[in-house]
Amino acid sequence: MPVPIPYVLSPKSYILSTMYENLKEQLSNYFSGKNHLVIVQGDNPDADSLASSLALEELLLEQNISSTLYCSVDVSHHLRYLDGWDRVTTELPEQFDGWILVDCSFENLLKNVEDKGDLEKLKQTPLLIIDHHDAPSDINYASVMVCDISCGATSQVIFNIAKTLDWKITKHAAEMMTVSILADTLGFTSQFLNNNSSPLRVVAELVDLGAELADLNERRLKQFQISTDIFGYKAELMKRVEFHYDNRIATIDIPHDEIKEYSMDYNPTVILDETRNIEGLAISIGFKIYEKLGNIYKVTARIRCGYGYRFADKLASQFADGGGHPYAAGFKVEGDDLNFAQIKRDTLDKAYQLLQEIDSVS
Ligand SMILES: [Mn+2]
Repeated sequence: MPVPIPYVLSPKSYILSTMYENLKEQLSNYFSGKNHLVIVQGDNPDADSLASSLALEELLLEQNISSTLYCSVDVSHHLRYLDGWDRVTTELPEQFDGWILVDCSFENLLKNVEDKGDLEKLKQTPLLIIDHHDAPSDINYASVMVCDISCGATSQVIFNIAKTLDWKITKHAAEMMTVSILADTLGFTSQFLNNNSSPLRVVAELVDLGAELADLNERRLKQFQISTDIFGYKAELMKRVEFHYDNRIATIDIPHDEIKEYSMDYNPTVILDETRNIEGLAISIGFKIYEKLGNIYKVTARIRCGYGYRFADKLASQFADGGGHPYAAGFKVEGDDLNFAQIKRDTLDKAYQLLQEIDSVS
């Protein structure tokens, strides 16, 4: 018997669940009478959050609502091919009627915003959260929250909202939504699509609305091209990958000076994706070590599983701010004068423990 998918068919769209019908009034009320909104990305902007912001900006414009695109972090170079990226600002406008938080529903991803004093200002106006992450939000002051975990990307939620409110979806909005969905489903290859076809169905509609899928994907992939400098850096990184426990676990440590030097052009922990091609490799962990005056104040870990393994989220959840998906997860430790060697040892111990549990049942 096939497992039923967690949404119902609706004549308006292939994918709309009843959740949206139930939220329709709240959403209409939220947008009613608004002239200018701030669309906010968290402190970890990515292709999904940026493309979703741009799509939303366009959809709102069709509704005669103008918006400011706000992010506390500069748009990374590989996203600057998206028309309109340069409208993203680190400054709040003088006046606005509300704010929409996209691709994020956690307060700890608004820390920079808070440090700048902007969170207080934003909080004086009504908040709408649009997200697709599968973890309970810790924000309790939203006027409306649309967090749909059956969606592969934030733009899929935005698409559903647009359908619910009978908004016009222009070609440009359709393109931005397609970029967002392509990004978060890794060009339709992510595990998310194993038992959920809804991102494909939405993109099919977006193609009908004018999004040129192949061209958009080509432009997306082109942004991953690297300079010869980065090529050399990657070779250096590959030599630095450490293997543990009979080559079942791979790690790499990235010091702060390298993060500063390369992060706009290349994410060094991504080098560990290469280790998925190593036989028997179960999990990889990329550590980034943030320092100020010799004190380590933050360590982040990017966790990815090798083919056939799915316990990245289990490992991440054992740490502060840890979470994610079975195949891709992460955590962040913050504090004063952290002991990185200890954090790494703990991570490796826990990863090995989980691996032994998995090996013993399979
Ligand atoms: Mn996303």
